[in-house]
Amino acid sequence: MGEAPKAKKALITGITGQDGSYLTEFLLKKNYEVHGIIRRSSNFNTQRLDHIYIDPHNTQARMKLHYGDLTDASSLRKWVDAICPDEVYNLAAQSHVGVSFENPDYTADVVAKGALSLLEAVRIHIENTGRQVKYYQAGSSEMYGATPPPQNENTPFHPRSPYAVSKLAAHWYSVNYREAYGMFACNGILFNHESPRRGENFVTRKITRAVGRIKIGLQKKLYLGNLKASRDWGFAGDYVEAMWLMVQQDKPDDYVVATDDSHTVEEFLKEAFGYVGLDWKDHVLIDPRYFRPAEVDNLRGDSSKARKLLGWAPKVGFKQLVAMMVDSDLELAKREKVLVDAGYIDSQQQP
Ligand code: NDP
Ligand code: GDR
Repeated sequence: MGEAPKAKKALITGITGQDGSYLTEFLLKKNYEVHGIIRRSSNFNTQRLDHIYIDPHNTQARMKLHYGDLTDASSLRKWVDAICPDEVYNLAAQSHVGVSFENPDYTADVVAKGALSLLEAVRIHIENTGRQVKYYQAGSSEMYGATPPPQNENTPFHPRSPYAVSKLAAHWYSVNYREAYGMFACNGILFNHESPRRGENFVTRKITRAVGRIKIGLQKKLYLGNLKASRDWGFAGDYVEAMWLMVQQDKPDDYVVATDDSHTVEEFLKEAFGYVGLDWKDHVLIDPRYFRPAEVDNLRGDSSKARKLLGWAPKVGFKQLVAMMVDSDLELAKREKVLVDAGYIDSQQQP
């Protein structure tokens, strides 16, 4: 009898984020050993991983967390060498487009230079050990910015924010490392993907969180910016599978991942409020501070390449996604209400 094949090792940056948590679940199900880089914070930042966390002293633990930072190249070098991963998924980012106008240097440090530092860490590791390591870069539809839809792998990029410009740099670093060093570096160009774990200051979650709170009586108004922008919104759980599929190919390449369907923010509002029998117009107010200095008006993917070559397709459509998020946020609001009624928290503490 031969020995069972050794479990593959994945290293994920951004493991504490929305996609990091779904990708970890996905890889653990595929029997990977998953290592994640987390940054030090004065508060715990591992809430999205709590349900899969097993104390490292337990020999059953297959997810391991290590302190590091995309802006600290030495930590990246150290962990790549210590872990010897088979696959590296670079998901870490200052990922908020609006915030990138306020923190442009930091956004570039993490998103652009951080990706370069990680690629260098992987390249040097490969050079020193002769091992094969595959690299995935979390690219974004924001890179298309002002170029009209549908957007696919041949569409010219026209980024409209410091975030998008930095993502484009990271995209080209991957292409360059592929061409210059023959590295397996692939770029996923992912359109917006959401879930009940989406950060609360992205528009979909901000809306579904408010719907839950308004329905339960914890909040009355919701302040938003531009309602006319259109996005191609999919479900994060579906999109992490596409990341993995890209990495399993024989040759590295770049792929658009999208539902190929788009809706305006206003349509999202109508669907989310309508789902619980409310009219969004009774609750939404416009606050100019949520408008961006340069907006991306219209994103709609053409993911035919990923569908054909990876055999990937999204399972969750727009209405299902909205329903999933509103259902989850209604439950959250109910739990919050218990704490408010017991006097433990103030209902004015809006997320
Ligand atoms: P999140 O904002 O939910 O997660 C970002 C992750 O990056 C968090 O784990 C965060 O840690 C970590 N991070 C931030 N700064 C640093 C740093 N300096 N060093 C190390 N880690 C850091 O993003 P998503 O999960 O939604 O997205 C994952 C990736 O995909 C990002 O790169 C994003 O830009 C990109 N993307 C996302 C899309 C989407 O629609 N969700 C679409 C296209 C691309 P902490 O928890 O401590 O903040
Ligand atoms: P986006 O997502 O910028 O597409 O980036 P976001 O949800 O922040 O904005 C989508 C659209 O909604 C408009 N909008 C508002 N946005 C926010 N955040 N808050 C508001 O109050 C509000 N009102 C209107 C925005 O102007 C925009 O047009 C996301 C991120 O996950 C990126 O990391 C990722 O790369 C892209 O998706 C693809």
